[in-house]
Amino acid sequence: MRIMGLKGIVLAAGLALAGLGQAVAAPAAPPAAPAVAAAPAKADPMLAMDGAPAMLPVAGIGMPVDGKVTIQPQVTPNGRRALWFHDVILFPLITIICVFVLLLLAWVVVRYRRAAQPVATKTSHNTILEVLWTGLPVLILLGIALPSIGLLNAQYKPAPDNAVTLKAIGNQWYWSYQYPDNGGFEITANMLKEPKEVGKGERARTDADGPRLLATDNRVVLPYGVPIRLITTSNDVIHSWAIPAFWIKLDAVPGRLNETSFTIEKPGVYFGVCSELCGARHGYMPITVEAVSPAVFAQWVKAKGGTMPTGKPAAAIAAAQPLPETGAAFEAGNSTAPVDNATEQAPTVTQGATANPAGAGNAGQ
Ligand SMILES: [Cu+2]
Repeated sequence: MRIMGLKGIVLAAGLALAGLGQAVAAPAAPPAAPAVAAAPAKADPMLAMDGAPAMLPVAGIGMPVDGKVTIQPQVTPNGRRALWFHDVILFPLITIICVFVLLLLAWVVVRYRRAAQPVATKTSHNTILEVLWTGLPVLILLGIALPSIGLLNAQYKPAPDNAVTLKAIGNQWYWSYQYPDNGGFEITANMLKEPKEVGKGERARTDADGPRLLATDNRVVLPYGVPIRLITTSNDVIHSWAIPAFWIKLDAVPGRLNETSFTIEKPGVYFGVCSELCGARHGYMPITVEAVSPAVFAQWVKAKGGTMPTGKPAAAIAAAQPLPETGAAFEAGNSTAPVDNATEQAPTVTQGATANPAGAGNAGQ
């Protein structure tokens, strides 16, 4: 009985404590916290928190340098091969031939001048010399032709099946771009004007965008380490899409498609200009390419509302892969950054080559 009584007291005390605990705990329990607001799905991974480009250009890489006459550092396999061809074969050969001809001329001028040779020689034939001056140039040309044809072949090699397709469309005087493998979305790239040239509310160029006359409001984003299939065409006159650091220059001809391929080997920002005299503002239609990792590229495609060619939405691929270099900027609150870095939205046409949006994107020009 005593035991039962004790047991009862302990049980009652336990229940009371539990009840007290509950009573004390209940008011302290916070209401279910609302889920943390997810970052907007369209946040652009190319932009830093303030809407400026997240990836900064590096001086001397992908851009010309004042006072320099050599070829830009190359970041594609074909570019490195062509640079080797220029530096190791063509340039030494040209130098040797020029110096040799100059010395020959100097020798003739001095040795056979009137004072030294008053009576002209009657020599008209020399078999050894004639064989040499025919045979040597033939051998030199053959020596150039072999690597040259190999390089030409590599430059026009069709892109493999896993390539990312970029369609560049020339317009007077800006470029528009489509990504046919990624849902066919389109972006428009206009040159950024200098601060003193812009109208009210217009975005001016900063050093983060790139050098004067080369920076664009929207950059062409491409993955590095992945083959790129470049297709060019034009809406009006012949333009030419060129990036010196890629060893790429491909005419954009109205009514035609030109194609080539390249693989960017390093991340970075690379600049080029239209390389076909195309009209009054030919000098003001630059090209800016931002090469990012495939994961960041997938993020960007997702931000543009595109898809990845595997059939999976870009969002799924982007989520499955870690974010490298520009990821830090992306995670650091880019959710508040404007979706588009441009002063103007890209036109909504899906076939830019046949439907010129009457200068769309050519704001203020
Ligand atoms: Cu042009």
